[in-house]
Order: sequence, then structure tokens, then C-alpha cells
Amino acid sequence: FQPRFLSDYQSPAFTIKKVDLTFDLYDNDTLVTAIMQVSRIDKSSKQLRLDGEHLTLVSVAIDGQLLAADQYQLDDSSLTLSIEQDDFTLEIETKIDPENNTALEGLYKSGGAFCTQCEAEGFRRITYFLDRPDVLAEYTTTVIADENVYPYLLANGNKIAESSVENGRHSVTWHDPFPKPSYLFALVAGDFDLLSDTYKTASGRQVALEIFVDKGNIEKAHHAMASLKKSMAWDEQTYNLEYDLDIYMIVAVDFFNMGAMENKGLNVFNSKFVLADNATATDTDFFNVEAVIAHEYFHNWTGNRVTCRDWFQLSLKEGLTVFRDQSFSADMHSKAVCRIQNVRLLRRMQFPEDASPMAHPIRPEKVVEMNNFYTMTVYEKGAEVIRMLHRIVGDDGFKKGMALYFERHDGHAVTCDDFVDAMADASQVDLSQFKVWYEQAGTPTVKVEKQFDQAKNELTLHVSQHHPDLPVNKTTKDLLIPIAIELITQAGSQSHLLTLSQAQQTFTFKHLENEPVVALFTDFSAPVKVEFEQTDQALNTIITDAKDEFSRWDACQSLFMREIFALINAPSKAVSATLLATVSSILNSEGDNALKAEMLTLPSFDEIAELCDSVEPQAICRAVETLKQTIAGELASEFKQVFTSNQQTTYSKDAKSIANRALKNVCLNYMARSEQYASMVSKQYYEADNMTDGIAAFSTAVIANLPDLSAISEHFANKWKDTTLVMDKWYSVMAQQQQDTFTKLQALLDSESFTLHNPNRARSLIGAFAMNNPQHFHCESGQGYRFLADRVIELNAINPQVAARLITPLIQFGRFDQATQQKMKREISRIASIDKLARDLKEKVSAALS
Ligand code: B3K
Ligand code: ZN
Repeated sequence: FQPRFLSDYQSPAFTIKKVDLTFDLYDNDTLVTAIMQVSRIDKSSKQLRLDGEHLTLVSVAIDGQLLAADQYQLDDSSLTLSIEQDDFTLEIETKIDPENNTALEGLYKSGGAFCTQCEAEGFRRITYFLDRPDVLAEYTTTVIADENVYPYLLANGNKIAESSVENGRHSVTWHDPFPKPSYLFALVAGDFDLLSDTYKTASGRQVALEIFVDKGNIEKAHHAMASLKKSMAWDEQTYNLEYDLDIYMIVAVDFFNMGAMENKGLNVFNSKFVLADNATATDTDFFNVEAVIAHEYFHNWTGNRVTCRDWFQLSLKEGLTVFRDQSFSADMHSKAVCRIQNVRLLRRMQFPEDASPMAHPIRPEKVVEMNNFYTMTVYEKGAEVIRMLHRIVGDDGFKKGMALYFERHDGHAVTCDDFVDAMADASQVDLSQFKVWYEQAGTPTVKVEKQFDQAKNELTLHVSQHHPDLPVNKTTKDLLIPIAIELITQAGSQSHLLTLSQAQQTFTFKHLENEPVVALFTDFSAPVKVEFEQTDQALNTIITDAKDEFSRWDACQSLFMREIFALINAPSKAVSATLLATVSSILNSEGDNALKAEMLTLPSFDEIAELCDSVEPQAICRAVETLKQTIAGELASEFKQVFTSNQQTTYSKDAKSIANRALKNVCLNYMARSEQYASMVSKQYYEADNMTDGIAAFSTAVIANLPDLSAISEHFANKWKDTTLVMDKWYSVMAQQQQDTFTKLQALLDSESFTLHNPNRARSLIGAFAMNNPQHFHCESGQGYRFLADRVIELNAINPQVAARLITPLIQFGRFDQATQQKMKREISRIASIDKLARDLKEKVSAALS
């Protein structure tokens, strides 16, 4: 498994301008015929090397002449031909076995339907091809299958022909006029229910919108459809970007490695991000469906019309598209709460990744398995980088930059530098230092010291930037870091944007009558850690007086963090009375309930661990539990009171109702820890008329290990046994059990509806255990690590991509004490030693053990 390097990039020696594909679909024996118009670009190149994996080659012909076996070279990953002509027709027939494709890459079966997943390098499992994003071809696709079993035959673009053929089969042909890389190819064949609608673009064109779901699920597709229309309108209003084909199709499938895929005109989605109704989806599910629908739709311009030159540039489309979907969500909902959730995710998942053995810059320089780089870093940190750019060049400059980017690069495969250059040129800002964000891994730390000169009425901030020493960085350079701040004084508050470009810099603010309280990195203006000494009093001032709501939340989190670290160091210390007073005043304050709910939620295990080094994980769990118990006990009646006053009689999905539910359910979580109110949990569970309240009560019962738990869990499983997505929730909640955990986990693995073959199901039990049950995942016996490693080993043979994703928490050992690290590494070594270790896992375990 050789690594590939960004520095080795070479433009293609040949290109494929047109491809005509025919799929004769059968479960185990699908015949794929590819007729390609190939041209030589580099005149000195005589050998054409095509990518291909897991294929059975049937025939190869050049300009109609069949080649004999000694006229080409074939190995496990390629087909190489000697070429005389500059322009020629290449015809290749391959056979594939979709039904036994458990890796879910290339063409596979999900339930009864055929579908594809080609990004990043899955097209090479369909036919021999130049499977790289800088080869853009015009596709015509014919799909042939049994007419009764597969009434819908779909591919990219517009339908141009259909007919019945022999043996009860039918044939449909699609043509996509937009040249595209192979990773955007898609095909679907199946029997579905279809939700249809139309959208009129800003320039007046009619676009057909079609969402295909499993039979019986049509009512659950309306939210996705509404989300799609909102996304289309938002992109027109915000960036002047219109949809370009006459039809936009979305197909929901149950077996899918990721969230969704932006194939041109034919998105394939994990059903989790399409299906939603009041009974089965939580408020978070509704939010996520809308966000993922938007994300994939936005890719039509940022990804498809302008694509990546090579896979190292993945953040070109992903960081930008995440930034776009985050902006969209913030426009549709509470801006502050959206921002808080982005930051929580970044701190919980990306910061640890950026300090782990797999740390990489948002534009990686070395890759073994590309699927390992669809990461929090490329996506979420990538989006933060775009957000900084937006802050630096301003909203106007950014929009001009986007327009220039499309003007220059529409229809091309380009680099991250091309994007930044368009921004720099359009806004006339020098962004050369900014580009360092693309090449440097690791979370920077910004240290700030403040000085106030009462005589001069002057505030000075001494600011410095520090970069972790990571093996992946050859050198470290200073970054351009936008620091938005708020100075809070009795006279009001003022906002400033500082630009830190040097290792150390001083910023002075004059004419301040009194020493202000300083809120740093308002709106989380850069993805960094901050070291700045603040008194509890200053943090409380920020909580009550800052204009920036993100900073109010962040100050509250800092107070919690401070207390948790104090409890780690002195477990029997009393919880600070000031903190309890702060919590109480938030509970009783006026204002947005959604923000209050966020403020009252303690930092997660991973956010805490991220700020530690050499900490025993159990010490974190104990400290958090003590804090939670104390807050719950001391403020029990206040939680009860807020809980009661936010009860709703009728279910509604407006913002206010969602906010009330969020706050009420945070209160319920605390109440579960006080004896007098714990019974409210099962009462809420049985009385709930929506999934948000039902699952909140169920998971609270699990985490607090309440006596009614087994009755509730049985009731839930019985009620939802036939609804796959809801049963995934059941497994996730059950993975967080606190008592007899491993016996119960084994029973869950053995249960009839559990399978490692469905990625959602695998993640819902194993991923949820490793990520959301830190107490038992990190239990001292090492059994949690062993449990995860055993599943990863099983998955290695079934679906390496999912296996490699689930191993993540096991390789993030650096922050823990030596004894813990050893236990984790022992399991990684065990995985490393198995037979036929897939490339995906090999790359990660090698990095972890090196
Ligand atoms: N581009 C796809 C992800 C493909 C994953 C390949 N392993 C979804 C997205 O980011 O929109
Ligand atoms: Zn994406």
C-alpha cells in the first residue's frame, strides 16, 4: 500500500472526452460495456494505464479491433495498453458482482435496489477508467434490468430514450451534457415511491424535482422536498447560482457508507438524511435532513461545476460547501445556536483528530487510502478556514470572489490555491500568508495577556501564536489569524477585528475610561485554542453582558471547564457556589431558550479530554458526574420549575417550540439525578407525542440508569421494531448503558435485528458506544477497547471504510495517561496483526503505532 504525494501530481497523459456506458444488471453477474473516446494529451506517452479493481475483464477493443490477452497488461489495480493513435475509441467489457459488494463502493445492492457510490475511487470498481477527478467526460448511460423488479432505472442527466427489451426487461438511456469526473457518476435501479414537485428558477426555467424512497415512506419525504426548494432559492439569492439541468433526483437508500453523495443530477442519500416525520424524527433529525439536502445541492456548483484537480484538494469543495451549508442553516434558524453547534463539533471531533497520529492539514500532502481523508479536518476545519477568509475579505469581497472563481474555473478541475487567488484578486487583499492554513496541521494556541493603564485610559493586549510540534509538519509557520473581540465596559461594548500575522504582536486600545472585560474570538473567529486568564467575575460579565451570543455560551463553558479541572485535581472539593449561582441565573433568565439549553449543557468528555494531557479518563468521568450531581441536587426545584413551564400541550415545529423542548429536556436530564423528580422521566417517555421528547426521556433513563429503564427500552423496541431508522436510535441509546454494560452489548450484538453489514446499524451500536459511553469505553480493564477492536476486525472483512472510521477513538490516545495509552495501543497492535488488513485500516494503525 504505497502512499501518494501531492508533490508528485502530474496532469493526465490521456483524457476521455466521451463515455457511453451500458449496464446489463444482474445481481451477481452485471455486464458493463464502456465505449470511450480517448485522446492523447502528452504526445510522448505511449502507455495508457487505466485504473480498475475487483473487476473481471471480458474484452478490450481499440477502434473496433479486439485485443488478444498478450496485447495488454492486467493486474489487481490496473489495465495497461500500448497506444499508437492520438484519438481512438476504446471499448471495454467488464463483469461485476453487485450483490456480494459489502464494501458499498462502486455498484452494489441496498435492500432490493441497485445503486452506486463512486467518490472517491469507486468508479474503478465498475470499469477500467482514468479514475481521477481531472479527467472530465460527457456521459451517456443505458441501464437494462427486469421491468417488474426495477421499474425505475436512473442515471445522471436527462432521460433520452426508453424501451422494452426481451425477457421482460427494459432499457432506459440518460445523457448528462455537463462533462464530469467519474466520481460524480451514478446509477440507480429499483422500485420506489416517488415524490414529485417542480421548482422555477430565478431566470424562469422549470426544474423537475424527484425524491425516490422505499415503498410506504412517501409521507416522510416532504421535509426533504421543502428543504431542497429552500436550498435552491437560497443559492440564487445569496450567490446568484441557479440549478442547471432540467431534473434533480434524490434517492434514499438504507445501506450507505456516508451521509449522502452529490452525483450530478442524481444524489444518492443515506435514508437517515431524507426520511423524517413527527413520529419518527427528532428536532435534530429535521435540522440535519435540511442541512444535508442543502449541502449536496450546493455541491452542484462548488464541487460539480468546479471540481477538484486531485484528491489532495478535497477541501476545495468540502470546506467551501460545509461553509455554505452552515451559512444556509444559520439563515434558516438561530444563528448563535448554529454557531455553537459547529464549534462544539469542531472541539469534540476535529481538535482531537488534529492532535492524533492521523493529523493532517486541510489539504493533505500524503494519502494511502483516500477514503480516510473525508475527515473532520478537511470538512469542518476546512469550513472554518473559508469562514476566516469570509471575515477577512468581508461579505461583499467574498461574493465577488465567488463570482470570479466561477468565471475563471467553471467546467474545470482546480486547486485550493485557485480558490484563494480568486478571493485575493476580487477583493484586492493579499492572502499569501493565509494559504499557510492549507499546509499546516494541528490546532494553534493563541496566548493573550492584557494590561490596563488607568492613567492613560489604555488597554494593551499582548498576543502570541503557538503551533504544536507534529510529525506531519516539516516546519511550522505563523498563520494569519483573525481575532474578533468585544470590549465590554459600563458604557457599552465595542467590537474590533484584530489580525494576528506575527509570532507576537501588541494591540492597543485608547480612550477607555475603565478597564473593560475582554471577550476574545467572538463568534469563534478562528479555529484555535485560547489561553487567557479571566476571573470568574469577568466570565460572568461576558455571560450577562456580551453582545455576541457565542461568547456568552463560551464563557459559560469556560466556567464549567474550570470547575471540572478543579474536581479532577481535588475530587472531594465542594462545587463552587458562584458557579451554582451562575447556573441558577441562566435558568431563571429571560431570552432565547435554545441558547439557554446550550449554556446549561456541560462540555462533553472529548471537549474536556482535549484540554488535558496525561489524564486518566475515569478521572474526567468522575469529575463530570460530581458536577452534574451537585448542580442537579442544589438546583432541583429550579430545574423542575423551568421544566414544567416549558411543557407544551400541542406539538409544533416552530423555532420557539423547538427551543422550549431543548431547554425542557436539558432540565429533565438534571432532574433524573434527583430522587424526587426522577419519575418525571418515564412519565415524559410514555406521554410523549413526538420523537424528540420520547428519545430524550429514553436516553435520560439509560444514562441515569433509572429503575424503569428496561420497561421503557422494551416498549420502545416493540413499538419501532419495523422502522429501521428509529431502531438505529434504539441501538445508540442502548449503547450508553451504565450497568452490566458488556453483557448487554453482547446481547445487542446477538439480537436478530443487528447486522454489521448495514453501516448505520454498525455505527449506531459500536460508534455510539465508543463515542458516547466514555465511562465504559475507557473502563480500566481495557474491555471497552477490546470490544471496539473486535468489531473493527470483523468489519475489516465486510466494509473497510466503516471499520476505518470506527477505529478513530482508539487511535486518539495521546491525551491520556501512560497506562491507558498502553491498553489502547495493545488493541491497535492486535488489529495490525490480522490477515488481509484492508488499506484503510492499515494506514491508520501504522500511523498510530509508528
Ligand atoms: N462527497 C460525499 C462524500 C463521499 C465520501 C467518499 N468516501 C458527500 C459530501 O461530502 O457531500
Ligand atoms: Zn460534501
